[in-house]
Amino acid sequence: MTPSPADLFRQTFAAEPAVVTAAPGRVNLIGEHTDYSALPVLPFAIDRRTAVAAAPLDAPRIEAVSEAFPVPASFRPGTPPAELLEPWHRYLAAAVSLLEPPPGAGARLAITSQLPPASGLSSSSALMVALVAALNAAWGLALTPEAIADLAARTERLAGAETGGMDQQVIAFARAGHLLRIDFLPPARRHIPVPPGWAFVVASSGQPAPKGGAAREAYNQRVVGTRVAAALLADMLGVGLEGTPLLGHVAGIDAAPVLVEELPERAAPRGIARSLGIPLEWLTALSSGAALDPDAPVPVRPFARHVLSEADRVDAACRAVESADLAALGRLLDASHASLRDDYRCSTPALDAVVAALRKAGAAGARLTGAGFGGFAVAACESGRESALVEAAIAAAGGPAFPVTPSDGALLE
Ligand code: NG1
Repeated sequence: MTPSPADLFRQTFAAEPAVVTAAPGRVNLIGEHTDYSALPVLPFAIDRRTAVAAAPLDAPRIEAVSEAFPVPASFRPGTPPAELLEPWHRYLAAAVSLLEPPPGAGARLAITSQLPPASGLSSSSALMVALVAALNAAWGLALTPEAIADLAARTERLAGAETGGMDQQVIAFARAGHLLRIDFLPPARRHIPVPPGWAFVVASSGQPAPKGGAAREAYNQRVVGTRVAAALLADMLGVGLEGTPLLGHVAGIDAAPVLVEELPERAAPRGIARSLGIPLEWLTALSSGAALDPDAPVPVRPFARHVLSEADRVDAACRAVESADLAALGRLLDASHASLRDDYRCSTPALDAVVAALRKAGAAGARLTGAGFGGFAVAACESGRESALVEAAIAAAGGPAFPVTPSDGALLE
């Protein structure tokens, strides 16, 4: 049983919390690895949450405990995240560094979660949204919900992964019974009702999807590969660039999907920046300050093919949901998985196996969800079939697997 955050706070600090916030995890139904290209996504918030109990402290210190991690945190506001050893301490420090605590103030925090960590269900983003909301209340910062979601996204980038911002928006603004289509260029959100008789199941591949180390590098390599592709396509199409090139800048143009096939299989950022006469930083700069080797070739054509085709699948998925066509949605989920496996190269044999088991057990379609390289898969099915899918997934990969219900976000107004 997960303890309540208020109980954990009382047990740890022998005091009452001043505020308790909670934020849900999310499942991305489709639109994978599109958000950092400013292309649409279609996630929903789930019925499992991370909660934070907080109280201001009359000393410049952050003291935090988490039910999920054994080592408590204790550091001064302003400590650079990289100086802390525990990854979750770095996330806290990154969030605190973006906020302005009242002079001389600190905070005590107790964190509990119903979300499996390193799963692709956004446990880290749920923590960041709940945390920024808790510190906002504890320190009286008067941040708007938009500002809280934005700060939570910037925190993730400081902590290392050059994320696009899907997770924080859906965690903040989702609505029960609905999917949330998020557009970035220009920014827009649309709640789409889930047709009656549809259900969703998530299932672990049995492999963690960690945020640090090699997985973060693999994620950031994809960010850079898509920027190289966007720069080359913009050049072929005569689209002027004013900063970081994104596939979203060229996605609506008819010729783009044809020109994708003319892109190089791989290319090194430095050579491309030089030949196009653009600053290398436009291709390689990451918010965390981490650097990828600019002379190491990254895949270009397959990454662009995935991202541009995935953006089209998001549009088609919205139409399938709006016309209550579960079979059509299922085909799109399957096609998304194949594209992530073959072109984006972020699936694993364990993810492929759990996806196959979900389909065999009667899913309309299934795919990996989140960044991949391990973590969870999501399946859509007719209501009533959830337990068959859950059993098949547990038999194939060991679980956990469970049905998820589209739920309200943390900051819905
Ligand atoms: P996960 O791995 O579920 O946290 C990550 C990014 C998203 C998005 C997906 C891939 C973070 C916090 N989130 O999700 O923004 O890019 O990968 O679609 O890094």
